[in-house]
Amino acid sequence: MNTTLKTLSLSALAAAVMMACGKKEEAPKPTSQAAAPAEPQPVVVKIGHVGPLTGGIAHLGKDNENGVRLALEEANAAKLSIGGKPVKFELLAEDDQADPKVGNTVAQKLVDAKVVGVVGHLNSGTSIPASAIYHQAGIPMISGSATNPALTEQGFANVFRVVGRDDQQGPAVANYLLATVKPKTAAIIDDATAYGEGLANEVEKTLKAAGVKVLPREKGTDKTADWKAVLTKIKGKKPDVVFYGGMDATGGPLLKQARELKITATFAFGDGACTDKMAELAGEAAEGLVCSQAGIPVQAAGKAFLDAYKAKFGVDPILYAPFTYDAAKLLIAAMQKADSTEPAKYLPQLKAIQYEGASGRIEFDEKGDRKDAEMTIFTMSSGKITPVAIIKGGKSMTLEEYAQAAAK
Ligand code: ABU
Repeated sequence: MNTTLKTLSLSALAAAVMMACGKKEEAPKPTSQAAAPAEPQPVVVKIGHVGPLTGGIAHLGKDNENGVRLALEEANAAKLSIGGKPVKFELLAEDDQADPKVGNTVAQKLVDAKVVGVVGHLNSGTSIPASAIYHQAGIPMISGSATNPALTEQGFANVFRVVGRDDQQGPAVANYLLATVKPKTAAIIDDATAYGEGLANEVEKTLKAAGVKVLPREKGTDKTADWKAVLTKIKGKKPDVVFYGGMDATGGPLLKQARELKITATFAFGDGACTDKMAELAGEAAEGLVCSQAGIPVQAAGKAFLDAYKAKFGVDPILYAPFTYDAAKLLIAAMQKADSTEPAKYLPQLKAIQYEGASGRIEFDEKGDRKDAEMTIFTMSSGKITPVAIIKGGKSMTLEEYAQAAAK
């Protein structure tokens, strides 16, 4: 008898003995594994965000990151499937300290971690060099706040931004000053960053073209806390307007110290220093400040976004969160359209996308810039930056007119 037959015979014998004893052979109990087929594990899709999370403008970096975090959380709640498999988006958030060298290091870290898309960086000075790293790796990046034109002038097909550019923002704020203050002399200061210097150059060009006398450029850095020497030089020249290209962390002390020195000129800042934080940093000196934003004002963002942001983070968004939220949603929408999370496969869908976002309708031009981006001019009134004009397609509107047009 071979082994198999011997085994079978022994089993049959055991069954016969059990029946003779009045016992039935019990059927094996189903295990829980057999009872419920296991749900397929989602494929983890990594998306990077980079901005300064430490230092003077950490509040803006956190605001940008929050926008992405909210977008990914909503996408995960929707239980999306891409390429026939359930996906789970995971945020890899990095701090570049607004420093180009750190920016490059964390960009490479994200590439090595196999992110399939990046939202960021916040600053132009970090976004421009990091874009070469993402370009080399073929990973799409969308900045929700970098406005220096050079970012999208490099011929990189993977690079996008969902805000306007400083060659739109500079003329917009300069033209507002020309129309309202009618300056004869202007002083211009910048923080020596790609953003601050670039925007200041655009403002200078527009003012000079209108016949305004522009004083020799004054400079600080993105960490300058004491502006007294620069301001004392300017005070003697009695400019009608002073424009500063830099962020709110340095713009606040600049404005405060200017008023302490009894400089009475109208001060104007760009988007990086166009936040309610100015009232906290400059106190009453912030009153009357003119500033601009390279997109719609945050309070004009979609209500669903504003409500969800407040519910999740317990505060209102500050500046560019609607834009980083949209940037993350754009990456996901392009993946869904391509039915793939592979950068090379979804990139063509991203380039061609038409998307209704929290910050309005988004389409990209051939460079990766947002088509027909809005520009907003604000003045600081009773401690709040208040939009006075939204400019779109050469037309200037009030906030109410913009809201009515957007609702149609
Ligand atoms: N656009 C203002 C702040 C970010 C940047 O462009 O550097």
